[in-house]
Amino acid sequence: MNFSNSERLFAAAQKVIPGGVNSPVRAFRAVGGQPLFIDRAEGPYMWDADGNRYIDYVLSWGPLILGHAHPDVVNALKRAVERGVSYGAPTALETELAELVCELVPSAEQVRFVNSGTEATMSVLRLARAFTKRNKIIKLQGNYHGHADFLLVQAGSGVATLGLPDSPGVPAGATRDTLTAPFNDLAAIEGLFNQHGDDIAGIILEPVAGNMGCVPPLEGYLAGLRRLCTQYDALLIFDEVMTGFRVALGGAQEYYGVMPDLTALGKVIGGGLPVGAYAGRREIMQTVAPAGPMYQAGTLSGNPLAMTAGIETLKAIREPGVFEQLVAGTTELCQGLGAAAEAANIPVYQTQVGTMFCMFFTDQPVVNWDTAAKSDTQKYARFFQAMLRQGVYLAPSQFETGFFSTAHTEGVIAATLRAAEAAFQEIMDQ
Ligand code: KE4
Repeated sequence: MNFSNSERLFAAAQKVIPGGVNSPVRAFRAVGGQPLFIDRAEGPYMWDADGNRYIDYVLSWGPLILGHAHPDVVNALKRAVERGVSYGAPTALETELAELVCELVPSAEQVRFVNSGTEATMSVLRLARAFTKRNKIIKLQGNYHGHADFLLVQAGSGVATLGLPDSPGVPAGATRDTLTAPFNDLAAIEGLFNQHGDDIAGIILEPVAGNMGCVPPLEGYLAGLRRLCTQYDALLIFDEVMTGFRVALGGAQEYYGVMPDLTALGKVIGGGLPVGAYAGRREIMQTVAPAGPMYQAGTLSGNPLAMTAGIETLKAIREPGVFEQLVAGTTELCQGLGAAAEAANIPVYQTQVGTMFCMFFTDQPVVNWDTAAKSDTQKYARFFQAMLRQGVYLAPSQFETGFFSTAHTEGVIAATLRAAEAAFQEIMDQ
């Protein structure tokens, strides 16, 4: 495969963009080689600047649950763009998307739109502190909630991928009120509440971790967090930026039947355009300005193009049978990947929740950051490169999650599994 155009574009990008990318995990630092520059995408496929075609399981890190350039989304955007791209004033589109979110997300009674998942988690925690009049928050090791200063503590995703000791530039004061505990360890949370209970505004977590690889909650964990938050009058906050509309139509809160007080959303609700949101009980959301005193704002929040893409996406996946088909396809893919690994006698630990999935190169169960970090990241890197040569684009890090879409048909799954068989055979002796 020829990558000369991507190499030329990467060299040019590095002159004017730090690291040549606008988000670190895209730089392929964890898997070696140089990042591919993408020229276009359609359905399950992306084509790089050299015309190489890939079956894509990153899907822009989750948003593209309908696949790339879905005709309904593209045509709706074409109509919308001719009506102007942004007004800085309220539109009926924002209400329509907010009504869809409230219809699908069980705990959502009101929604505020922002422009990214980072803004959503940053804002939802300010809201939790404003509503409870408490300062401390709990986050979990290996969970990533975007790059707000006070959340860059034992984070996942790119922080874990690049092995960064969190981040310079975050003053100690910014994280003074951020408590951390291992994922899936209820006793550790109980200990923090016993110690700080009357000053804990809330706990924020990825209900299914997706930024240390995909790691589901252990039986009873989420219900235990719900019980502790209720007991100590703290807020349970689900960061469903990734799990929302992915582990189930109503997110992890529907899948596990545990109701958070607040939810952060993103990715799928923008259909590939920049949208984040936070939502929850009306009683809490009424604290947000201008209804209440907690300030949060944004020039492009509720942008009509982003709202349009989000509306088309949610309307499509809520159609009867669509989500069940998405999950069945993901399951078929995961079963095939496991069989291919076994045929090559390569130990992997697989996880899947709804349309999110992952394959850890380890023969041990993965239940938290410490066990995820024991994975053979070098073997993952070799598998990633072998799959790329076979025309399959996986997340360029062991500590990320794979995503499925309605565009990944039976034929695409079969082609992926043929590629995986070849890739596992290629790396089995390395
Ligand atoms: P953004 O600010 O990147 O839109 O969202 C931050 C965020 C918040 N919460 C969760 C659970 C998330 O997964 C994310 C962002 N996810 C990463 C991928 N693991 C985005 C990819 C990137 O950083 O380039």
